[in-house]
Amino acid sequence: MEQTTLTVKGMSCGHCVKSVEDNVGKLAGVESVSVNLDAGTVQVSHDSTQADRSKIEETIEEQGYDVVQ
Ligand SMILES: [Cu+2]
Repeated sequence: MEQTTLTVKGMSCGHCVKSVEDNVGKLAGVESVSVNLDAGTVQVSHDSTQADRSKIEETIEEQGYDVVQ
């Protein structure tokens, strides 16, 4: 498992947390996902052969948030 921390802009409430956690969490290869709203970060534990960083970023962006590069 790989640990990736992404900085994400636009998350502002519990709904945002839930939509990021639910959608990233259901990707094949993602073991766990944890949003820190105050810090604006998303921590993901994942198998990068199934869910690589760009797949996770794409999923977050599909929910309407911006991943800071
Ligand atoms: Cu929200």
